[in-house]
Amino acid sequence: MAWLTGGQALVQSLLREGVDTIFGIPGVQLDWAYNALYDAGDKIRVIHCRHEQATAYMADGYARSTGKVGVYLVVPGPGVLNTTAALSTAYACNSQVLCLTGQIQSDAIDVGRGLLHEIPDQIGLLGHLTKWAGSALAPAEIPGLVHEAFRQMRSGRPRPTAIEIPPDVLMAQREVELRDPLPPTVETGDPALLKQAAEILGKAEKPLIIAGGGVLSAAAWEELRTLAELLEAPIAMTANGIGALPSSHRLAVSFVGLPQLLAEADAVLAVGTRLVGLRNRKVEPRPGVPLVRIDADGAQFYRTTPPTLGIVADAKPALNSLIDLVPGQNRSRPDRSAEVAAVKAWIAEDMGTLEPQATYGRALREELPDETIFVTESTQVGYWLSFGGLPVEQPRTFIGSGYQGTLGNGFPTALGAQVGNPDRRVVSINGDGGFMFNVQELATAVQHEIPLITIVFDDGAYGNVRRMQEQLYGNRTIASELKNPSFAALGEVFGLQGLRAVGPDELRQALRAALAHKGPSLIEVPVGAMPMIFTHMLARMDARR
Ligand SMILES: Cc1ncc(C[n+]2csc(CCOP(=O)(O)OP(=O)(O)O)c2C)c(N)n1
Ligand SMILES: [Mg+2]
Repeated sequence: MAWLTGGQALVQSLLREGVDTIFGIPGVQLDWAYNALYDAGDKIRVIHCRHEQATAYMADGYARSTGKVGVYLVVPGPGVLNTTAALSTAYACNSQVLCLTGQIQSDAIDVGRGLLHEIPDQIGLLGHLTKWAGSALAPAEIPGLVHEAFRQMRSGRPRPTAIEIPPDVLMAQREVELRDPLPPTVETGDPALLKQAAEILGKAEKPLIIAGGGVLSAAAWEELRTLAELLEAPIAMTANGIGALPSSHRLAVSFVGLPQLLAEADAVLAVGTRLVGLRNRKVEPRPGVPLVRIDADGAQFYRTTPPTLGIVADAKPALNSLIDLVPGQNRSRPDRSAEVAAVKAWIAEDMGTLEPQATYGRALREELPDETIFVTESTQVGYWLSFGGLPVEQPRTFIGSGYQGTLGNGFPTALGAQVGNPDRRVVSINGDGGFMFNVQELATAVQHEIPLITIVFDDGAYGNVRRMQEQLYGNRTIASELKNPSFAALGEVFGLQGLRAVGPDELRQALRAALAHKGPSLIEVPVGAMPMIFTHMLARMDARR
């Protein structure tokens, strides 16, 4: 037992879980929490931002690039509401993000008196946006809640969690029993079903594996590779699964090759993926071809293509079981490298004709080492990268916004990834529209010496929207033109290295200058309108199915 304030109980519990970084913005209801962070000294680094949405995006980038939990701490009501787009992105991307927020004083919650930052049913709101949310009504409850939040994030499908703590609870000093972290629950999967799966895959002539983001959150990339090599099975990586296998691997293909591979496969294993295709198209094998699905969240099976065999399990132990079981069932197969190489070749050729995206994409890959972490946005060059245009060699080095498609998440998410990876460089790819959603965090990059390389492709528009208005609505452009500042100058004003690069060759030079610079850089790239990748590639994908 220790005699602690609620704030100290919170900070001590976080330390026991191994937390060493918190993103946040303080305010009166949180004084006793920030005061306890002051006590913790350099055991916890506190990164304060300029808008709450960035605190949560940074926690998400930190979590997805490191595999650790990302924690943020913001005031209740408007503060936590400012983080909701980021929370839904973390939810969509199976990210381990812990939202810590305050409340109004505990005896007034949900009374409707109208106290500072009061909103009705805050815990209900948090419950909707997370996997699990809890309220602390006494300091003694805090260690248990923190440990449960971490257990939830580390067990099953890893999604965000939240804890709210009223100011009187953060302030009260009581006897508190600190606890050791709760062990995660590991779901190994039904052995009988795993055996059946090994039989189905082992006897197939042309098995196919589809790998989603679940493989990355479960850190199961080694197991995936071993199983694919055992089965001589191509692996199609979804947009969220990019990095699960190195792009250069002889069996690795981007999801662009999926319709063709599905048309040819006689057994399919889908691991950690929703099986939602581009533009909500179905992802399904030919009729009669068995589909084995492995997912930590069994409910997911019946939301899209139902499996022939559904195994609820964490990807790592389930793939390990298959690695043990398959050799006993496995037929011999010819080397499939040439077959996969042919698929990769037409994808590369078709992606390569989409200009100027392709030349910019190649410049990025060639100038930046494999360990560089890319964070993309809803912008034209970003789409090209996430269609597998960018070869990605290492897991957790490619981060997108998942099915939320959250415009504006990229820059702060990249800042968080850079905080979590001080030994390598992170690159943030933005359009002029999305970048301005969180432009204020340039100050955070400078204040906390976060050496991020930020690129802004400036076409003077919400380009995606403007193109649609031009092409589909007879040039009736509305609310899509943007008058921008000079981004290079803006970067300089904030204290970054500001660079302007006209064309891919100048972008290469600017990237070299950014890599040579110790601090953060902002590279402005003026561009014109770009062609749309979705119709360009969808037509080619359909032609091969
Ligand atoms: C939070 C949010 N708001 C709005 C949108 C709709 N949206 C998608 S792309 C886009 C325009 C993006 O403009 P920009 O960042 O400049 O990239 P560009 O297409 O010009 O390369 C908009 C408004 C969205 N996806 N998310
Ligand atoms: Mg734009």
